[in-house]
Amino acid sequence: MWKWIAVAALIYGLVGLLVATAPPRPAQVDIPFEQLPHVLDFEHPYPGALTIPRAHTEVVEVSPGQHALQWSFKPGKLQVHSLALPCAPPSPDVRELVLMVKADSELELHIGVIEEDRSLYATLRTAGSEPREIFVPLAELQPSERFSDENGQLDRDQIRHIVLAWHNPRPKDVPSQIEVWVDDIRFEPQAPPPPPDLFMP
Ligand SMILES: [Ca+2]
Ligand SMILES: [Ca+2]
Repeated sequence: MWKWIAVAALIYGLVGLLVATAPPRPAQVDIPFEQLPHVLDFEHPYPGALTIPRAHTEVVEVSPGQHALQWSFKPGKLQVHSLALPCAPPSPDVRELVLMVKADSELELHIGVIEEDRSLYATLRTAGSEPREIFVPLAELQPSERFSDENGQLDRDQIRHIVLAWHNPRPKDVPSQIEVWVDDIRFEPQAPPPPPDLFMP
């Protein structure tokens, strides 16, 4: 009897110790514009996520010691749900936006950037139920009809946010909740050209 009480106490103590020593999850913090990170990996404090309409976001552990940002929203009758993350403007040699995306079911997302004056440029990509690295060449981004840009072109030095948006394609057939995970968001120089096909004459 006493032996089992001692074992239970030991397990309880160990669990308590694990909880007490678990590293804290990275938190949203106010980061000055000049210090915004060039990579959003959610392993460090990160600038606050903006959601329209307001939705739930939190950093979750997706594998031991690895975190991602989870964005959960209830589609309801609203046609568009969006998530914007502050980012440092990309350097001039940057050619594409790269990020890891996973969703609770296959769905199309508009992915892109927002300029300082809120001009939005995006393109469509498909997220799946397995984590997927998504490449978005900046040259492929198209201006949103909802926001007019004073010069009608994407100005890289004016990029202030990375944006993901879900547009309800079938208002009568939507899930009650959608969950999306994003990670390792960064800008990169253009991908190298594919290796030459050795079988070409
Ligand atoms: Ca991460
Ligand atoms: Ca512009």
